[in-house]
Amino acid sequence: MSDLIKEIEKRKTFGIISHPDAGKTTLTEKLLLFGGAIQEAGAVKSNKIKKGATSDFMEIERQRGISVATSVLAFEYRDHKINILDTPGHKDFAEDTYRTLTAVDSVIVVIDVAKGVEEQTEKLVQVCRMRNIPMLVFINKLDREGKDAFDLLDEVEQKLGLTVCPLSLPIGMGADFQGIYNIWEDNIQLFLEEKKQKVGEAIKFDDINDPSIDEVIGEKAAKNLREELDLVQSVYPEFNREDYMKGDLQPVFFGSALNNFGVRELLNAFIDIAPMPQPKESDTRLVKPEETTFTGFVFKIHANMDPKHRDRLAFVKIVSGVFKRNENYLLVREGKKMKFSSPNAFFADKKEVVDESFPGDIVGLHDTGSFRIGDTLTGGEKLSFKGVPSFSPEHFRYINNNDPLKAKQLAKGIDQLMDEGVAQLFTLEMNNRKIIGNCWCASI
Ligand SMILES: Nc1nc2c(ncn2[C@@H]2O[C@H](COP(=O)(O)OP(=O)(O)OP(=O)(O)O)[C@@H](O)[C@H]2O)c(=O)[nH]1
Ligand SMILES: [Mg+2]
Repeated sequence: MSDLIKEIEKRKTFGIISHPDAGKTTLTEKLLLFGGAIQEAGAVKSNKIKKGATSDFMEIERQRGISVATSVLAFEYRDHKINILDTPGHKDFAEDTYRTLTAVDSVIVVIDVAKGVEEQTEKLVQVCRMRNIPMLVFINKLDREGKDAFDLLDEVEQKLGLTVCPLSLPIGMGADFQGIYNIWEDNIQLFLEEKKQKVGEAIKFDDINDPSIDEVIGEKAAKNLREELDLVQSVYPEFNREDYMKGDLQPVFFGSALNNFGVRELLNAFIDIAPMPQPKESDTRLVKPEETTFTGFVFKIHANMDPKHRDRLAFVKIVSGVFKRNENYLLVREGKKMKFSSPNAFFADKKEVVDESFPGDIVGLHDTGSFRIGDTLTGGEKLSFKGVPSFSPEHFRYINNNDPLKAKQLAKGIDQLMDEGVAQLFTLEMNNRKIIGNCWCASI
């Protein structure tokens, strides 16, 4: 097997999506913890300025406790390289999330057990369904009182239009939450209050009728669990990887990201089933990851990511071949050759210059204004990847400058928003007044 194919088979690139506050960033951190990529999770929101979540890089995110831009984080687990794209849930930043969905091979949808299916989740899942992106569902915050598990599964089916297949089941909830029965691996993971933040070994049972289950979780809970598992078997389809890959079946897991609970089960199943980098359609042909010549596309541009460096960073998803440092590549739209002396790879807690990146990976390229969102880079072939959405604006606002001394700053700020694809700028012909437009009623 060639080295390229080995690298491709090792990789899994996925996005985490949901309505704000369901726990995406928390889950991202816990996944990184399991991968050994970070030692300690930043307490999201609890300590707003001093210490933020690992994936919430920007000062504003740390201050507000919300994610405003997609973060890319990579870690290794069970011989795989996993690239996570933690997206913002807030609708003001939805364009960033939609574009991110063009760069992932699968997604994890997070749902708050108490709130159920919320509006932004519906919109995002609809896009994933249209593109047949394989989805896993993680029902989070089981340590809180929430909706009944089966009611939630119904809600997920009806509101999100998914066909669910539970691969774990909660035992109790909120104050009575005892743990999780892992249908995928046939074991019980107990939730021990005093062991919060620590992950115990799962208790393995031969089968669900094992009498020791009664001893561990109590007779009543054991009886209930057996009935529920019966119900799962009779009502829901059995897991089938092919259907999952086609976007026709969505496995569901339960847990509590904040308490590290159910996260390892989710991660193990994810490694077992999630797709490796997939082929991508271009205007001329389907491009396969194992092709030896590099191709990739820009799905996001981030200005001022690092306050110390004023430049912009273009996020490029590698579709095929090996991306190499200092090699000449073609920016197809401009017909211009470019090379990059310091492409960045993203890890849990740092960016690092890398010599080579492979399909599935995301590299950050320093850019002084050449790139636009949706641009394709290739080894020379003239092709353009399709599907990175640019939006037609629905909301418009005049821009008035109340402080003429700050005209320069205003112009710079507007430029930055345009570069990042957050909004579009129009100038009225009759009076030269500037209008800014975007798709969502963003507070800009
Ligand atoms: N009780 C409880 N709280 C949780 C759990 N997971 C996350 N939270 C809390 O929920 C809040 C939101 O979590 P985040 O991870 O920032 O949510 P998010 O989905 O990334 O939010 P946005 O990025 O703004 O869309 C934080 O206060 C977390 O501590 C959980 O399992 N149980
Ligand atoms: Mg977040």
